[in-house]
Amino acid sequence: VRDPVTVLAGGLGGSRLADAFVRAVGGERITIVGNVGDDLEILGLHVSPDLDTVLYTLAGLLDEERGWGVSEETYGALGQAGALGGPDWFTLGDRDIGLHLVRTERLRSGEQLSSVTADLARRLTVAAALLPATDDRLRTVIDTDGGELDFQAWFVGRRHRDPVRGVRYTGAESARPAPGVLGALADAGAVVIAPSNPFVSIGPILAVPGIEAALSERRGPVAAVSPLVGGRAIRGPLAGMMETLGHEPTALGVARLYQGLADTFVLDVADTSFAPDVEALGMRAVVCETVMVDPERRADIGRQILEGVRG
Ligand code: FO1
Repeated sequence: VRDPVTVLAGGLGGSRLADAFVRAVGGERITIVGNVGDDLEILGLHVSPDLDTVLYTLAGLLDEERGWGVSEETYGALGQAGALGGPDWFTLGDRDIGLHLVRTERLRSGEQLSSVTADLARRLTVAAALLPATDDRLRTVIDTDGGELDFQAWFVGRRHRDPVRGVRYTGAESARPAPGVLGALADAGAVVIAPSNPFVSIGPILAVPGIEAALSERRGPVAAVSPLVGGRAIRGPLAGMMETLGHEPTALGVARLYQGLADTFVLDVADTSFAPDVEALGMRAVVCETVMVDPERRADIGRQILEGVRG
């Protein structure tokens, strides 16, 4: 695989696919367009959880067990903040806070998120290019029976227990793609939508005006990797969200969401039986191994997916 590959990525699923591709073909060939809809401001810090999950994964620092934050963390700062009456429901480790301090200071001094992110990646010796979908303020809001909640208030604060009745992205209408995003979508040999949540990870990226159009104007492949395997997400609330939002909670249900946007749909071997139904949607079905929990398996799976996507 010689051409550059661009990945649309949320948190854990996105970072694992990006890592798989980096291990398969090298970071210089990989660009990741990351979700910022789950960003939050807390304790005066600007936190970008999905960008950080990608950064920490590619830097080999991620706490793989939890799927977020840095491994072998300590929590002195958060403990003290909580003891003094500050919000401590969002678990920020000491080393993670160090990154947020740097990011927040630079944003306050007027630097754009894309520029700060590129510099953080360089300092963490991440060779892949990580671009936030937008430098503008875009936030995912979850509609529940009790009213609307900011994404992290729902996801972490309420442990995503409230059934999701709707999802919207505030600020999307006036958001502009960050520098490099449209070029990375147009020029890549392949664009791959990661096995991330279509509503809260990929949706906020596609909601930035110009990004969907850039995908549909492409001549090369746009593929999506199913985030549901055997009707379940590897992690996270997607299966339940599919149901409450009126979609079949299977890989086929996800393929329907991407119909017209992706021309290729990657199914896990466990979902081989959906291949004919996916093809009936007008998409090429690729069946391969997709579960990337084990870092040792990622290079091989990255190669399998790239070979499948290229046909
Ligand atoms: N997820 C949790 O379930 N609880 C937390 O306290 C938490 C803290 C946290 C801190 C930094 C970070 O980068 C991510 C964090 N996450 C936490 C994960 C995050 O909320 C979600 O995984 C993503 O936003 C969804 O993609």
